[in-house]
Amino acid sequence: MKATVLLTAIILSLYSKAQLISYTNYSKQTIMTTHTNTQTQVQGSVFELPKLPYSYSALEPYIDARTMEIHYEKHHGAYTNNLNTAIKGTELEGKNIEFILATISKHSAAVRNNGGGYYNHNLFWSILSASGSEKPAENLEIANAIMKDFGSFDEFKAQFSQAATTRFGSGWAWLSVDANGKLFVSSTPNQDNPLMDVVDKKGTPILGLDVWEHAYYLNYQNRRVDYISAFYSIVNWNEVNKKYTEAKK
Ligand code: MN3
Repeated sequence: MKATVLLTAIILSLYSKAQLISYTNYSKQTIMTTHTNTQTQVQGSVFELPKLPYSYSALEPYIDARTMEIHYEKHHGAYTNNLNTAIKGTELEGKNIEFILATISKHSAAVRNNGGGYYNHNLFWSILSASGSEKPAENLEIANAIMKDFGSFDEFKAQFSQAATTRFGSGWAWLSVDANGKLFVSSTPNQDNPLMDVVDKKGTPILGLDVWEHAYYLNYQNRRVDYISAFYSIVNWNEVNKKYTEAKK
């Protein structure tokens, strides 16, 4: 009898805990969604560091938790704060980030570096996933577009890896959509990106790889090539596909 009572008590306690956890997750989800939707709306003229869509350890062993923590909190956090400081009281206050980047030649180095850093990392976190895959599923539009514009997935990968490997010093490798809807690979120095009016070839970036040493040094030291090949295991092609179809509109 006692055992039954005890067992019932345990079951009830577990059930209420499960309810609580489920409620907590739901609240977090709601907050995250609200947050994400407002990130480029610039309510109150302040850019906000978007929530990471996964935990710091989610991308291990490809990207380690400590690198993620420092990269997100310290680096992306600093770009966000410094961008807000740089535009405070200027005509850029209240403008969205895409507008700021498209007119970057008119703005200060602080706006260029931190505006680029803010946007680039927002994009970077969004196209990574623990359940990512090396190639897009064949039924995705982006898979067909890669075949059409590069001839094969391997050719795209070779061009992208080459761009990431040969970018001297700090910068990014990109897959973007040009004004005619065609895909192209490029790389930019520092925190520049293809949206800026200062780059050789302009377009809408849909996939980006951060090749600053801060993105890989703790785990890979100087071995950028190993970091680049690990990256292909965690690409969120569903998100890249979403960005592709939006960019084509
Ligand atoms: Mn970075």
